[in-house]
This record gives sequence, structure tokens and C-alpha cells, in this order.
Amino acid sequence: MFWFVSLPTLLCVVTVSFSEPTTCEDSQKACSVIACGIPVTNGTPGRDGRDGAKGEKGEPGQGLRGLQGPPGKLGPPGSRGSPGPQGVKGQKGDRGDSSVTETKLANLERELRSLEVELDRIKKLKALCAELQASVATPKNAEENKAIMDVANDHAFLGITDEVTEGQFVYVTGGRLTYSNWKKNEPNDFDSGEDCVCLLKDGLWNDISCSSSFVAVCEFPA
Ligand code: FUC
Ligand code: CA
Ligand code: CA
Repeated sequence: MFWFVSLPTLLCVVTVSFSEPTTCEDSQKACSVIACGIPVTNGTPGRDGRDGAKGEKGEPGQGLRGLQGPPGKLGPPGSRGSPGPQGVKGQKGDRGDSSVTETKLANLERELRSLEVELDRIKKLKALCAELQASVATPKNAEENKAIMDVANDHAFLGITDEVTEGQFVYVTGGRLTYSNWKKNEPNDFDSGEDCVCLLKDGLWNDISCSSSFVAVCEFPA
């Protein structure tokens, strides 16, 4: 307080108890000092104040967008999927090896042709003798057998066959044999089959293939 009062240039704003305000120089004792200061010229501007609070985020800028970057690395493999639906039924496969079947068929066909030839020959013999009002000779005893043998003077067909049932010889005129004169080990249905009967020169019988060529002796009813 006292330091301010000693300076002559000190100016103070006061309030006084009088009805009119005045300066301190005029009525120092009656004034109450409110504020004092030294009259000086303006100083240099003070330092900048502290930063204000952060403003709100601005609008996006209008600049050009950069180029798209390269693709990222390959990701890890995914887990195994569930099984797919059942496929459609495949086409029928090729036939298996048919060589065995074909061979069997060829053999059967050959056999059938052979039988057809045999049957044809028997029928022709019967037809031949039938034309003569006779049948192929069928010896019913040793005497008849000898008579046929003498007439033929060679191998000759007899009217006897087992073409219907193998091994069961019958007369072509019908009926089972009542007499036979088979050679030893005959009949043997040799090779691919023998269903006709031949009278040998010695009067013995042999079953032969009906495809064989022999004379036939026809017998006429007496
Ligand atoms: C015998 C006979 C056959 C044929 C053959 C060559 O086996 O039984 O019929 O004559 O020989
Ligand atoms: Ca036979
Ligand atoms: Ca024979």
C-alpha cells in the first residue's frame, strides 16, 4: 500500500464519501482506493492461450481413391463335404466268354444233322421195301437169319433199330426183339452213335451208323 502511495504518477480509482467523485490528489484522506495502476504505453501481445477442446469429425474428403491391392494369400482347405447322391444304374455289360457254349451248340447241331441223315435213310429203306410190298428183313430165328445172310451174300441192313431209345432195339415194324445174334461186344453204339443193325457175312449182328451204306434185304409176307 505504502509503495503505491509514494509514486506521483500513481493513479487510483476511488470512491469517496462525498456526493461527487473526485481524484485521490484532491482529497486523499476522504477516498477509498478501489484500483490503482501505473500509466504506461501498450506492451507486446501476450502468449497464445492454451489449445481449445477437440472439434467434431469433419466430412469425408473429395480426393481420388487409391488402386485395389493384390489378392490375399490362399486360405486353408475346407472340411470334407458329405457324400453325394447315388449315381444312376450303369448299362448292361458285355456277354461273358461264349466260346464254350458255342462249341457245345456246334456239336449238338452236328449230332442233329447226323441223326436226321440216319432217320432219313431208315425211312428210305422202309419206303423201298414198302414199294415192294415188303419190309426190311427182320430175322426172328436162326433159320431166318441164315436165309437173309444167304440172300444178301454181303453185309446187309436189318429192320432193327434203337433210334427211339438208346440201347433198346426194336423191329422197324414195331415190337421188341424176340431173337438176336449179336457179335461179341456188340451192340456198342460206337463213336457218335450207332442205331441201325447190320447182318455180317458170318451171320452175326453189329450195330452200325444208319448213315452207312449197305444193301438191305426186303422180306415179303409169304
Ligand atoms: C466196332 C463196331 C462198330 C464199327 C467199328 C469200326 O467198334 O462195333 O460198329 O464198325 O468197329
Ligand atoms: Ca444205338
Ligand atoms: Ca457196333
